[in-house]
Amino acid sequence: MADERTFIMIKPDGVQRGLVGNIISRFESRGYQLIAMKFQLATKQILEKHYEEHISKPFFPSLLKFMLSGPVVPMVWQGKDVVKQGRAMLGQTNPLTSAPGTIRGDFGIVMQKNLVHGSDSVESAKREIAIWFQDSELTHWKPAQNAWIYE
Ligand code: YYY
Ligand code: MG
Repeated sequence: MADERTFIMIKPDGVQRGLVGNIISRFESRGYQLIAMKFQLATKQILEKHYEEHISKPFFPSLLKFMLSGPVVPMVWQGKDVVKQGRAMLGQTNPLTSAPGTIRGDFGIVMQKNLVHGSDSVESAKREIAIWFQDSELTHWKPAQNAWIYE
C-alpha cells in the first residue's frame, strides 16, 4: 500500500555529526513522502513509552542517557512497504554487521551510536507515530512525483 507509514528518528549522534540532511535525503531520493518532522530534545517520559519493550534490559539506562544527550529528529515517512524498506535502509541494529550502503553501515561503528531509529513493523509504526505526533501534525499532501514512482 502506498499509504503505509513508518516512524524514523535521527538520534542525537546523527544530529551532532551533521548527518540530518544525508539521512533525510536518502528517504527523499528513494521516493518516500515526508508526512511530519520535528527537531527537539526528547524527554524521559516519551522515551520510556517509545522504548517500552527495552525498559527492563541492562542497556536501557545507558540508552536513555544517550537519547537525552542532544536533539533528535522524529519523522513520519510514507510509501509502499516503507516499514520494511526503511529498516533495510537503516541496516542492522549493530553497525558492525550492517552492510555498506545502509545508514548504520555507512556511518556507525558501535551498537548504541547507530544514528537512526526505524519502526520494526506496521503495528510498531502506528504505536510510535502516536507517541511522537498528534494527528493534527500529520500533513495531508500528494506529491506530484508519485505518478513517476508508482505508475
Ligand atoms: O530496532 P533497533 O533500533 O534496530 O534495535 P532494538 O533491538 O529495538 O534496540 C533499540 C536500541 O537500543 C538500538 O538501536 C541500540 C540500543 N541497544 C543497545 O545499546 N544495546 C543492545 N544490546 C541492544 C540495543
Ligand atoms: Mg527496535
